[in-house]
Amino acid sequence: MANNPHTRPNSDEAHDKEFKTNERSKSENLEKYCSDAEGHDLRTNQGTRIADNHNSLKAGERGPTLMEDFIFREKLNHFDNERIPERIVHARGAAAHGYFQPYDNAAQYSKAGVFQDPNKKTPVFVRFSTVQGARGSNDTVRDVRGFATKFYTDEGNWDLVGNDMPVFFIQDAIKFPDFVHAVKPEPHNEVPQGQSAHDTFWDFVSLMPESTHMVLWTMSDRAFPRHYRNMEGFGVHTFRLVDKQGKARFAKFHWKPLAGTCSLIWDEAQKLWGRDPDFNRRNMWDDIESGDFLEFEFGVQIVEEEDEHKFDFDLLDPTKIIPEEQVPVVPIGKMVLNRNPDNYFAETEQVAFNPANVVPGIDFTNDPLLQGRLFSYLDTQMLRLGGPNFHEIPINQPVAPFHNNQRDSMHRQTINKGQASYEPNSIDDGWPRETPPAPQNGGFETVNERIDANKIRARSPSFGDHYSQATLFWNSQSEAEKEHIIAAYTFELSKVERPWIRERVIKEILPNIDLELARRVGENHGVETPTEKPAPADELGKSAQQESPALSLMARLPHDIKYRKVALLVADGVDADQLQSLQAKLQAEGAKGIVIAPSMAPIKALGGQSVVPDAMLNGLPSVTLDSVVVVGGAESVKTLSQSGLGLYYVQEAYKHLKAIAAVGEGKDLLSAAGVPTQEDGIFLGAAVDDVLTPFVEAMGQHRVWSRDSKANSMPA
Ligand code: HDD
Repeated sequence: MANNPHTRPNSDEAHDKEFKTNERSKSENLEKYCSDAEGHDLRTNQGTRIADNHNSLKAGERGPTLMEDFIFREKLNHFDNERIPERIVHARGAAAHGYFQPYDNAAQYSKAGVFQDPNKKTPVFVRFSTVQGARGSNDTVRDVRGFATKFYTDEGNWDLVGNDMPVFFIQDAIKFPDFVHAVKPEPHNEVPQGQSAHDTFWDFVSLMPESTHMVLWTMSDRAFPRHYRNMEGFGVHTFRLVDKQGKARFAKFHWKPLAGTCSLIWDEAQKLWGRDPDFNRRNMWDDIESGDFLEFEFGVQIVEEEDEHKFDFDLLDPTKIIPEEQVPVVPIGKMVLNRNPDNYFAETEQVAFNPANVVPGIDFTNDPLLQGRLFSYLDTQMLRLGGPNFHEIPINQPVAPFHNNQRDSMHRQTINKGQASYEPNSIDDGWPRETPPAPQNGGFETVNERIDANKIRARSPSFGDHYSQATLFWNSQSEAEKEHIIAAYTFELSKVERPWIRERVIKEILPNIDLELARRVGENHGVETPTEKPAPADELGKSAQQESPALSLMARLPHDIKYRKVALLVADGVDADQLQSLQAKLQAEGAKGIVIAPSMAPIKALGGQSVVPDAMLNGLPSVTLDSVVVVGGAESVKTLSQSGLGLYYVQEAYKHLKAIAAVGEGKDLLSAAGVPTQEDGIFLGAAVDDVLTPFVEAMGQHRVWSRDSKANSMPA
């Protein structure tokens, strides 16, 4: 006879107490679903061994295929149904496993288990993505990057579904379908792929001034990161953290890349579309395989509830940042991505992130964009992953055990035992039971916020400032970054066919950010711009702060050359001693020297030794690597100087502001290519040691910024 549940202790507390994840928990959980065919016979999905996998069953050697062939039919049936719908946005992505470890200051802000123990590593799965393009589009397009993290915590999954930019295009989720329709390839011809440079995007954003701040970010070099390890990440919305005493505070979430922030150059990014469309995903994969893991520090900006209205913008407005100079980012943990997925589809494609996946200690705010997101993700995933049981797909399963009375539907895996699938019940002893909220291991309790309001379909006047933070961002950029932004608006608008859309952007939007920005873009389009900001005062806003140095990519340059890839250009007759010395010295700095030759055939070095190249000149062209050294050896340099690809290599490196070194005769290649030899960032010397130190220092600045104004004259 079962007990009455109401007289029993409420919760599987003992079980919870025993249950602790560690860094390996998710990998171990996935392992039981992994399949390794080594040593196994080929069989059908029903287990029948297959004798011939090359020929379908036919009526005679030259006759028709027979319907009876269950082996053929099963194989083709499964193949025909391999594809699932791609994500409506963020379709192209790459992901990695890793862990998160809190610092000892984290627990004071949130009672979430993931923040309590500095010795504990919580498994994570992180997916980086572009937004606009299809699953097969290019990595290095001008776009926002998704930065979605699933924390498999002891208390369930917490998904932080962020981007590499801290604001968004719209303030209210009801505009999301409009925005996405406008930015996606146009509906009549599905052009352009992976780009915002087209009429519908600029039409929409120029009619929606609230998008101005985010559009400015996407016109900056932030829109094509060099490597996922070099991006910042942001939760965007203001969230809440709740501590053990039940006190809630506002929080903005940040990921700060420990390798510094670095971007590509627009011309380089475009060329990569053809040279290596998988540039970002390949680099992340290769780095993880070779043990060069990606590292990010997790930081929070904390605002006490009583300070909610102390800012000159609304904390609930997702088009606004809290400048780091006003509220510093406190580092409270670190994430390391250290394992590649075993299978792209099973993990990276089937993973389902949802900002509504939270655990006790983390809560939402009334940001109307966030509120809409809380609905949208589960909804879209029902279609994409074929019904409501996608939480059972291995990559989506929490490591924390879960039980409830949800049942059935498509593809159900769990075999629920027992007769009672309702609560309360007295048949199964009342299990599974609710857990009351508690400082730890409690049930989820929503922050008890008082709402006293009329139902209203309107935008708060406190969301009305559309320009002041765009101006703040513009003011905070370095000269080179500003020039790149001017070039970006000029380029994008050149692709807009309708003159009135171009003019609307140039005359009615850009001047509100900065009159000089508008004038320069206007000049490039033959459009005259106003001498005063045209927007009404309330839209221009009143930001007290004029500059925020943290908004420039220059604020977090790497300063070292760890993980950098350096092209070492060689041909027959190369000086092998120089080559060896360069490889060893670059490795000592944490970089990789990659030997690049005219073909893949082994090189005969000066002293007769054979050198096996890593790649050919057009196999790993300059855009795929970080900098170039022309290795000495008269014959080698002569061969490279007579090769169009050899000349182009150093011309492109020059154009893309890369540090260039030439040892011994190497300088002759630069001269033949028309690359100036007496300039910042170009290092010549008789021996490796003459050039190495300044070359390494220049690479630590990521680019030779002083060359920016001259680089465009290089025809490459
Ligand atoms: Fe979103 C995917 C990030 C606004 C609706 N979004 C998606 C992904 C990221 C973001 C990183 C990809 C997750 C993955 O790798 O699978 N989205 C954001 C951020 C936003 C944002 C940082 C603003 C702050 N999104 C937003 C709004 C809506 C959506 C306002 C709808 C109301 N987002 C979706 C979606 C996607 C998605 C359609 C597509 C596939 C998916 O969710 O699972 O539901």
